[in-house]
Amino acid sequence: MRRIFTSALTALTCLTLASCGGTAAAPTPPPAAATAPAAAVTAPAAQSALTIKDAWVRPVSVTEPAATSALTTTEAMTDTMALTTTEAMTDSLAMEMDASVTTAAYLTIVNSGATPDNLLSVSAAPELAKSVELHTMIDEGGVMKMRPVAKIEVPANGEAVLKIGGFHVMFIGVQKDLKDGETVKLSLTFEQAGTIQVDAVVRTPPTP
Ligand SMILES: [Cu+2]
Repeated sequence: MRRIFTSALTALTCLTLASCGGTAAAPTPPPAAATAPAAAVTAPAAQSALTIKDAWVRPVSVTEPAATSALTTTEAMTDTMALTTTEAMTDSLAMEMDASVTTAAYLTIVNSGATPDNLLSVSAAPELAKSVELHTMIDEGGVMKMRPVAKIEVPANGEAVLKIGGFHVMFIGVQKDLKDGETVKLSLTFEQAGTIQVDAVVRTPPTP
């Protein structure tokens, strides 16, 4: 079932890209789009329009003394830098994170429906982490910093990509080791689609 949706979406995406010259942000959208009857062909059921794919979590160790050295990748290093700024440190979240072990999850949300949706929150087993937040990375004067966000938009007939250097799911106060090959169960809550469960695989990202 999911593969059907994914295939349908892939086809839709290709059509969309082809019709607007291959650029996602076409400067002049075709006027026909507003009244296009073709939209009626797509599935109207919004609650089953979302597919989660390629969900993974960065490995982390809470037992090794250098546990925070799980933050050795570029993004994690900038995360740490962000937390050392005065602005971030005055934030209560940052204060709480100061002594915490963190890691992050990444995934792609595919929306095959004609209605946009929003990812509002992600939760995991309480024994895994103290809290789970949605974060983004922003460029402030050439320095990448992470910031919590209230939601992540999933466009209609499109996708939201949570990836290294961009949107991510942040695990704060990690309570147990996450090793390569393990599986983490995540619950994603959407504004329209409700809650969707997904298994995220723990894996080490390739070094850039
Ligand atoms: Cu983060």
